[in-house]
Amino acid sequence: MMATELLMVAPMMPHVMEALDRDFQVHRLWEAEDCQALLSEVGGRVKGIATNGHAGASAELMSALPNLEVISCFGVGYDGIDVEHAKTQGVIVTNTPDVLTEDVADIAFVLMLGVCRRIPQCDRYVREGKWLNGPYPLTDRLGGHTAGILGLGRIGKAIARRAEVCGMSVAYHGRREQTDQPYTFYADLAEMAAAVDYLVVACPGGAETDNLVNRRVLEALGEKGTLINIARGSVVEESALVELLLDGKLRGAGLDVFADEPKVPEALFALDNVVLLPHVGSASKETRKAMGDLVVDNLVAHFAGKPVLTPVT
Ligand code: 8YV
Repeated sequence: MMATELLMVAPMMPHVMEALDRDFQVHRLWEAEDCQALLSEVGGRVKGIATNGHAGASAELMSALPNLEVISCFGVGYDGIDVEHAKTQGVIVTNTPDVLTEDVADIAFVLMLGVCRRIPQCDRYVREGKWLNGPYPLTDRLGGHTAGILGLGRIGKAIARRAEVCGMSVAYHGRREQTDQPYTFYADLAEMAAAVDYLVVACPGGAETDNLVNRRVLEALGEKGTLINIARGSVVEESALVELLLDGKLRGAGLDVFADEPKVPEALFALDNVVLLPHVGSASKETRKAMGDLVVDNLVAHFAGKPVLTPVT
């Protein structure tokens, strides 16, 4: 029997490529000299896409694949995939939730702690031999402060648990109140920003949340407040964030994600009150392995006639 044909949009981890090559005939779009020519040649036979949240899958790409049945996304975020279009075409979309929740929440927590206790600066202090001349200046403590979480989903809740353990109060803003949660709900994001010390962005990216954390929200967070973002750069009005940080109108920022990755506004490099990470929320070996396995398992399940494991609903 002929192997089912897949389109891989961007390179994936070796174990994912090997597993997919075993079960499917995989066309590698990023290797094609002429993408249009590859799509014209194999598009009619391709039944599945393997992609990630950044490379995504546009409506245009889907139109070139008339027999497409399923899109398997490496990542919990699927903002690069035109899910609405997929739905109209009856194409199933899957992502990789749950397996990365704890790692991403760890990074949010580390960013709060890193900015507050000045961990990168302390490390430099030791390396530069400055400790020999005296102790490092005192910092603020994290406990006793308030974290306002934007998006109390799986990752948001895992961040809330970490914040509670270290003695922080927790508030949240989202589309609706979750009455089973013990945290303070704010129906208005700017109001929450005004009330908290750390505004932690943990909501999905995409059109619905584009620039949700705009200048008004950042100004409400103000000089007492620190912005933490482990979600998507698109959720924050980055130019306003940089401007307010440069003007000393925000206390600090801990950022794992940016609007135009891997480009980071260079103005941030000179600031001592920001911690910058290269989008490593889910980047532990164990978690990335589990995410890769889920990409494969979703495709295998679908083409074995079974329900996919983690559909985007
Ligand atoms: C990955 C992520 O960096 O899951 C997500 O949405 O942003 C991260 O886990 C990304 O998906 C890798 O492509």
